Amino acid sequence: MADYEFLTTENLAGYIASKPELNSRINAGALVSVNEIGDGNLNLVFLAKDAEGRGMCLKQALPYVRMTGEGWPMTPDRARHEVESIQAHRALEPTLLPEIYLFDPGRHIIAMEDLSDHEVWRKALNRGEKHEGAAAAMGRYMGALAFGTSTFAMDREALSEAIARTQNPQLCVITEDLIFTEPVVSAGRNSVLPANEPDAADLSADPVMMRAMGQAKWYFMTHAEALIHGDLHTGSIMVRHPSDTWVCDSVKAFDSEFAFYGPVAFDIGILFANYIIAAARAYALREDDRAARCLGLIAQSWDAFEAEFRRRWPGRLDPRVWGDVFLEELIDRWGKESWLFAAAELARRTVGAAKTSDVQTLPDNLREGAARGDLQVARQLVREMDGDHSPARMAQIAASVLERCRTA
Ligand code: SR1
Ligand code: MG
Repeated sequence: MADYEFLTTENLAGYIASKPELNSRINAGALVSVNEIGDGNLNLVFLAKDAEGRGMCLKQALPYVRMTGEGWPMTPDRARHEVESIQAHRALEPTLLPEIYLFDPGRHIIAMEDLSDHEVWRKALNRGEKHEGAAAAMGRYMGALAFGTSTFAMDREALSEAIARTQNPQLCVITEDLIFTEPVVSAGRNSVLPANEPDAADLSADPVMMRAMGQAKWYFMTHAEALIHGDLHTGSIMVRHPSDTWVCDSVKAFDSEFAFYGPVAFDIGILFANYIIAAARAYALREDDRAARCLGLIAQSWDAFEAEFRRRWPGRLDPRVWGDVFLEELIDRWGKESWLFAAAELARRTVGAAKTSDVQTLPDNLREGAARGDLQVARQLVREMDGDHSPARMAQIAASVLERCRTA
């Protein structure tokens, strides 16, 4: 049983009214709507609107995983990790994350900016929408945090304090189990269509994949390079565009409760995999131009990541030892590691517990090929990552495999 009260649509107005930091931003006495809008796997999320059109989002961490219920306990301290990472990241890129109005550590509630004029990017991609600039914005975000929260920009004492404060073992264990172990060593949470059972069996019997997942898991658990988002898939990104253009005027990363000091390439690889999953949907629907557009997002994010990191590089704290040869090696290493993490995410979103709507909402006859394609891409990436590991090559591999595997 939780020792704190959960928010409900009934008690939310009273909660806002009780908090001076909130009741100047919205009229709690004249709310016209309060809706629970959470569609993620973990938390409660409410959106409140008042009669003047002002809105506010309140998110509450439950002491368990919402997706499964009380049988899977989960620390609600994840809300603190989310708030603190948003604040650290906003210090570097203020426009790319939501504004936080209040954090209530007793009830694990975050009150933040209403983003209801934005849309979850995954949903927009599922409809084939373009949202230009979103991939580059997220590349810039990843480049900013790769530099700004790392040893390149922070003095030793501040960095050590940040690493200690952001230890997030319970959430990291979810990632370690679900993303790296369970796709290849089932713990009873995996599921696929009957037609994909041989594909899942081939995946877990693949020694190259097994070795790669061991390597990825070890990197994840040992490479405390930067305060990463930790779950940067397209469902953790909100996008907005004006009515007369697809060029985004706002892009926000949210839901960073998995944040911790981890490998920079993890966020990059997760995002790349989700672009490939969006492309798998498009191929399944025989919308090949749209698929090519989804795969083009890989290079857009990578180029912006690299440009932002290079832009900040002259400000590194110790240029005596961190020279330009080291920079080239570092960027190349991150490029290669992103393939490893992308492979892990492709596999887990296909066979594991938290799947994606991109593929899950396809009719079974199309889903079969999309799922097979995602697994085959994963296995191809880990085989080719030691060679040309450019974004263009990743897109090429994904295009040919997904097209070949599509069904019906
Ligand atoms: C039990 S949590 C399952 C997944 O949901 C989150 O969005 C993360 O991706 C996590 O792995
Ligand atoms: Mg999430």
